[in-house]
Amino acid sequence: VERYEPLAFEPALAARWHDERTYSLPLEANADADGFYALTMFPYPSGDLHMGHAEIFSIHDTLVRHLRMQGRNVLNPIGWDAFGLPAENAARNRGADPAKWTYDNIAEQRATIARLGYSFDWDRVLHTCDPEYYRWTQWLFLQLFDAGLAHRRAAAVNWCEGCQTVLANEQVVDGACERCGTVVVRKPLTQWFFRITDYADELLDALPSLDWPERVKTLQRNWIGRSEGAEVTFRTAEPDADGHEADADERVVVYTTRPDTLYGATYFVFAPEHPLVEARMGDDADYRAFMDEVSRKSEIERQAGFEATASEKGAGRAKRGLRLNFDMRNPATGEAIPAYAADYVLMDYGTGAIMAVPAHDQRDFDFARQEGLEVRVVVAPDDGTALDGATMTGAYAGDGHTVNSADYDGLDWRETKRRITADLEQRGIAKATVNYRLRDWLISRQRSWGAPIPILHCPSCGEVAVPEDQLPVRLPDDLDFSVAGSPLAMHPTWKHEVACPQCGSDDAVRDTDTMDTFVDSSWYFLRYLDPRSDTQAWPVDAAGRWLPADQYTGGVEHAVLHLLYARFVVKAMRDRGLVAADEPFQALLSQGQVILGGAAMSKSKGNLVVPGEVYETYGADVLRGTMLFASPPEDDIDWADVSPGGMHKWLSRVWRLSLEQIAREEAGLGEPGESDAVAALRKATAEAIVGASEDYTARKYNTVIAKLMTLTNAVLDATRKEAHGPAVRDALETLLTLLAPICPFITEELWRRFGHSDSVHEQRWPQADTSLLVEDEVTIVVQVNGKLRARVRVAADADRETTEAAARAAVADQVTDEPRKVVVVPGRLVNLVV
Ligand code: ANZ
Ligand code: ZN
Repeated sequence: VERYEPLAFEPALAARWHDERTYSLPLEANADADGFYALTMFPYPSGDLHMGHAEIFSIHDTLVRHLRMQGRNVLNPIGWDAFGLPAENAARNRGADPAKWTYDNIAEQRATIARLGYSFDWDRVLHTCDPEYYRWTQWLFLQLFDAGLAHRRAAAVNWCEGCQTVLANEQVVDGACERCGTVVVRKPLTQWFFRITDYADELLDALPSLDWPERVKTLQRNWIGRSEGAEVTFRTAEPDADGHEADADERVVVYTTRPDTLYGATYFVFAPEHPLVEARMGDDADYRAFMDEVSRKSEIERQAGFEATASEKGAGRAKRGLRLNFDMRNPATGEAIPAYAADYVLMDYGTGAIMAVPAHDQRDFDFARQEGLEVRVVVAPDDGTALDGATMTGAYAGDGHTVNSADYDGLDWRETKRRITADLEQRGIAKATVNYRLRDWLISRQRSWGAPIPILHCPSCGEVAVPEDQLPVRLPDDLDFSVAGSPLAMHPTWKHEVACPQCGSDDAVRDTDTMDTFVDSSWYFLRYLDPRSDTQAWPVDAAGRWLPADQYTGGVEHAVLHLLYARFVVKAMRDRGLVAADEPFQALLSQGQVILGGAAMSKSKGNLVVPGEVYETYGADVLRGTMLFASPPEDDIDWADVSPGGMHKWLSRVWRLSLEQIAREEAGLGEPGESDAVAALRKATAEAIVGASEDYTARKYNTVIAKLMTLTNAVLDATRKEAHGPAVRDALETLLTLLAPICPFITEELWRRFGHSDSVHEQRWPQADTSLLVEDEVTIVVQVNGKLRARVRVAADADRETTEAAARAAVADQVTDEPRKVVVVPGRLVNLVV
């Protein structure tokens, strides 16, 4: 028979599905209250598709095709997250036009996606860099601005003097600009923020309602970082003071989650930029040198120091500190404790100052050991283990009771926390507070391949929203990327060609920043509902029916920011009456990574496998099948362990068995009668339907394939035993139907060759003839005094007496006397007690 040559038929089918828009869902289906919204993270157009894309899309497409065969209307859109820095870098480094670079890459990715048979809705494609899209991103900004959720304030950025530009954290390498090597400084710049922190509690509290992997929820929870503690007021203790609180002493508030450890606060730390430190140390040469050094550390390093030590990863990491020229007074012990400025305390968390408790906080412990400061234990483990501040090798952060703390000694630390907080509140020097690690979302980018922020700055009116009917604020198409700084800001006319809509002033200028690309991707799933509309960002009624999306598939690298931003935007739009849902994504599937020989693939390591290598040799079905057979979707796939050749071999067998059957039918060979082989094949077919259906629902696609391989072997077995009639055809057609979501090409081709004029993908999901699965015999476990002694087969409907008799016969040689008691569980077990 003809050989399995996927390259001979796959491309034509792929082109047809793409060009004929086979899997588009018409806009009228927006009215379907029962539709399924299957969303997958849209790709970034940097070069061609990589293996990670092929994996996520293979998983996603299998899910979608399976749902369609169950009769669901599936909305399965695709688009491109098309703004961003790489296009600008291509422009700077190679003189490319960022738009052309982007659209060329999109065209390449789109062709590959189509070639691999992913059944996306090609009518609803969007690109976030299209003016028809970013017009609405700007509209979204104005919605948030109008709601008071967008505001401008100064914030520190990484600044390169050489390039005259702000750098993203990733562009700062060893404290220097990755482009020109100039030392990067921290510099305050006025920037736009979205007030995501207004929604911190809701973003946290709604997590349990989501069907997301636990690890993703944990990442979000930690990122939001809600903690309950107290703000406690300390006073400065001037070196010459007599130990009493003088009026001249200044107040400094700290935030602590452990007010119960106040008696163990043996020193005090300010963030380097803290105003009191500036005021007292401003002229000090050591302080200036210290500040200089600290400002060179990029935010990311400092953030890492902050977070890592919080989870004890940072133990031993050097912390930069400076002893200040004054002390602080511990309000519980009355002692003067030394004050420091150190880079491990951040200015924008809590109050920017801390009471340091080295015995119980690892960050403080590291610093205390480094500086030779006292470590005083105030929480003792309840098991009696003695802790000694002088010799302990790490902070003790566990449970226990309070010690060395006057009247609080002996109380559980939680009780001490409550009482100390209440007592200090009585004294007027504390306040119970809740704190979040979550920061407001800084969305300003001094870049030019992004959506311009639709705001004008007018000398008399201040910040003025660009009127909606003037959107989009378009990017000029003659940006000069050879200049230093932001091309948009440097453009000779762009920012001036505008008048203030409020007062008409010609002196108004456009904001020259663009939005973080995470803004583009925070709402694209709403735009898919009607991506061509030029009257609205999304249809509100359809959003009511289709949100939250039933399923979101994507990489765990987006577990925090993208998902959090999208959740925030949906909640903010809900509060403006534009979305009915509370959440954007009800269920989330985070697929594993494709690695090679235990390591991540990368161009620089030279171990990159690209999809083309696989599908140009073996075809798309083999690539898809190999991906899914390798592991359950959540697990990593090591490409060194998989075998496209093996997948090809199996599909070749399916191909050959099908063509042989077709040939036999054409030759008029009928069934020789209901032989045992035919009965076995019918049963194997029913088993495959039941087993594969369960596995599809559980998304264990690797075991689906294993079961279909079993069915293939059953067909082979039956044909060897001269079965070649309707049972064989039925088995093969069932196999094709069950395999269709995973390998859409071979199944479609063979379906056609079996003489069908419709598509295998339009078939309803097969139902098993369950009467074939009823077992006529069952195995009974025979125990003597509860110990397994034998197994016997009896008829499935055998009564107690028959079962007991069979069991006793099986152990007759061991049990000669009449047993004292006989327990019979029909269909399962007989236990003889002797
Ligand atoms: C004393 C103490 C004792 C603390 C102890 C912890 C354990 P979370 O839980 O993440 O909210 N802290 C407060 N503000 C800080 C800042 N701006 N930079 C760095 N660290 C800061 O963290 C709260 C704890 O982190 C606070 O509680 C404070 O240290 C520190 F056994 O106070 B704690
Ligand atoms: Zn004005």
